[in-house]
Amino acid sequence: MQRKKICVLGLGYIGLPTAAMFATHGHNVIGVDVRSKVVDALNNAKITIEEPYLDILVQAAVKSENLIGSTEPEEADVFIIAVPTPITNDKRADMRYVVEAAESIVPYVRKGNIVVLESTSPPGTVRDVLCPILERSGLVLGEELYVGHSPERVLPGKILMELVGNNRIVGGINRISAEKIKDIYKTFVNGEIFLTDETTAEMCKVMENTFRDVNIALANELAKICEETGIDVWEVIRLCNKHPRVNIHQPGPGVGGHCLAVDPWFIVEKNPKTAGIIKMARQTNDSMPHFVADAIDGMLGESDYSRKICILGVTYKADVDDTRESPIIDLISVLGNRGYEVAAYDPHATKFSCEARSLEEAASESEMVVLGVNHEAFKKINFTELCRLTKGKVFFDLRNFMDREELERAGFKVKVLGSGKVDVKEAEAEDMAE
Ligand code: SAJ
Repeated sequence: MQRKKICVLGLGYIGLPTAAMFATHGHNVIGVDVRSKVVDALNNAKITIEEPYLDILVQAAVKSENLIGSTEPEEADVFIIAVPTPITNDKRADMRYVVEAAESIVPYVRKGNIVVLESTSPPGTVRDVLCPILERSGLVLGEELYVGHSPERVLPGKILMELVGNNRIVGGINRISAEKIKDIYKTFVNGEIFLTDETTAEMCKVMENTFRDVNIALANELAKICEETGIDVWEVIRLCNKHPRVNIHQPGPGVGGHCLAVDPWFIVEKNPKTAGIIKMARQTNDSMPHFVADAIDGMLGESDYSRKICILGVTYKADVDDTRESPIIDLISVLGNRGYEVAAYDPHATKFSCEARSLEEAASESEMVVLGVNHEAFKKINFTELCRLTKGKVFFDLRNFMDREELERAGFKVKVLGSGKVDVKEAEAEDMAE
């Protein structure tokens, strides 16, 4: 394809890899962000987020002079909006950044240009929010200015691989818009690109994440049921999944990140009366930190809430540095509100509440160690030493991640989330009797 000038608005987890990808495939890219720190970092070929191989790609893009950062947009052939779409406290989409980005390009769009919304948005956003703003340019949309939605679908931790390999949906306000957008992405996408209309594409994106959220809610509900029944949820799931058409997801302390914990609300907001299962799934997943805190209360007995809990891992999932919407951050605040002293350690993340400087500091004199996130690095812990540091010698694995026997050999009493009632108090009493 002919070399194009592409203006990417938003240099976050999606915008930056996308900008670097276009640049390393020969396009002339300007990466725009309102945060001058991020723009300065980019112009020095540095990145401010943790994502495997992204630093190498950005260095190559900046070195080739095909990628520069700026705080202001400028004239280009293609504009890609990849800004955040968070939710407000009352679970409504906060579209402020999309509106600001769209307004910022109105003075620069010219006849023949393409505008793509990549940000995950409530169905109807291109039609009802983006198009009315772009019409202010005086251009006829679909004839002089081509507009559509092409949602990103990449998994944090594997962004670069998935950006290239995944299938992609492109929804255009008309056929020609969709085809023009497809031609742009074909530059680096090896997966198939499917064309549809803009609102269908928006619905597909939010529904993909909703599908996962609802399935995880089912697994979390099952974990609660197994706990009540006194059986092991992990064994139930392992055996159920031997059925050729069953794939029960993994229970855990809740669902985090800026996608699964957010996107289902975009459907609930637009269809509040109809989206019953979707809303209930969100509430079930959000209830998990309370369920975990109740389990901790149950294991430690009613006494003294000022006891210390050590938490391993605070990010929203394994091996990333992202704590957005992390259920472990919620757990820390639930435990804090109940009066526990909490100390948390995470090898990937910094600047979170109750942060301990080291594993030793977090574990020292704690009543219980709670594994919140299945970071690979935790497998290398010296558990005998960890157990020696703690006071209560109880290990609560919220992910079924650790080798139970290894923990027991190290001296821990082990409880796994959803694995039936293990009464640690009783076990302790037995020990003392021996
Ligand atoms: N989780 C569970 N149980 C499971 C699977 C996940 O509790 O069985 C939890 C994780 O611990 C985490 C959360 O769910 O807290 C989300 O993690 P994830 O790895 O499933 O997804 P994300 O949020 O990192 O990325 C998702 C992906 N969507 C789907 O797989 C449908 C990705 O493809 C999207 O691009 C991304 O959302 C996005 O940006 O929308």
